[in-house]
Amino acid sequence: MNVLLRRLAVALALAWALSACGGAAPGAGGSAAVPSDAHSKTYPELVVGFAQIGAESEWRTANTRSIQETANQLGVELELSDAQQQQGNQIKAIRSFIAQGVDVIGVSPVVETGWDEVFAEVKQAGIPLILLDRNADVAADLYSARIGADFVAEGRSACVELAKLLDNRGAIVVLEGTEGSAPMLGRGAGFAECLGGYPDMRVLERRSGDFIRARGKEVMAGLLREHGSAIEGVFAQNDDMALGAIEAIEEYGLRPGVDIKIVSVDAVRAAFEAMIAGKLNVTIECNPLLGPLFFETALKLANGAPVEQWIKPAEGVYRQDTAALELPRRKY
Ligand code: GZL
Repeated sequence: MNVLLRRLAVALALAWALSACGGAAPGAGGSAAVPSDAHSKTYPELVVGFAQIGAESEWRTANTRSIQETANQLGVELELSDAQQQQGNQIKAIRSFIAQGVDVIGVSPVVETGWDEVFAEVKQAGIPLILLDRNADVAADLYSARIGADFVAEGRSACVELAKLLDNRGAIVVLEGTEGSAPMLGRGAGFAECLGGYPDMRVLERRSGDFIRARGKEVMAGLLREHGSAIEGVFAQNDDMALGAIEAIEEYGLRPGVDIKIVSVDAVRAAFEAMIAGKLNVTIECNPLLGPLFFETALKLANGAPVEQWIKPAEGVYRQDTAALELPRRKY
């Protein structure tokens, strides 16, 4: 039901209840027979709009599932849009949420830039805005909170793990995520900064696979045609591209995880299966199960309660030696 209609229905119900009880208007010094409409919202009264990026990876589908399942459990009215990885579609969705008069807006910005105008419109409308997962390069007063990983730290961890696998020396290729996205930029920066401490490790090429498995396979096949067995290590900025690269390495005639060491990010179930098969060496966790934190934060903001500006989920590093033990415990 349209949010404005709902609010009118609540106001009419309140007016009727007051006239029926002959009580004073809420806050007018009388003992209102019904709670005033200034009461704190509860989950079933909350209407949230979420502008999701798309369904480009296992991580993203797990993230969307977490948001939808949590909304169902809490009874929150959720409007979720799928932008097919197009920023313009996310901006359109945010504008439609403003027009609907939702209580809180969430977005996972597909790229870091290009958000100032529409975020200012959200602020002007007085609607709290939560950045979920990815970050946006805007002034801190243009959003209420960010819930998501430290992508730079993830890049550093990947570098340390790959250095251990290569005994601090070797030629690497990097499969990058969506151009200009916070995880692509952050993981790349953390990886490069850490690599400065390993003078005998060098990056042959960085190529974008857009976080998509098929693109990761295509790009890795091209790199193998150009560099062949000179490639000793791969940093894939997500598991989906790593799984595509594994296919390309096998088709080229080399052994992924053995001839070419591979480190990726996300820790989706398929990554554990690849580690058990000895084809992936390490995956750095990036938790997509952000639904509970998202709605907890949304309810606080809808009720004017303070929240932290950056809420980071707990994350780990998973290697082949514990993959079989961990797989049954994985939730995505
Ligand atoms: C990271 C998230 C990235 C994942 C990819 O938080 O934005 O986008 O690493 C996903 O798998 O496509």
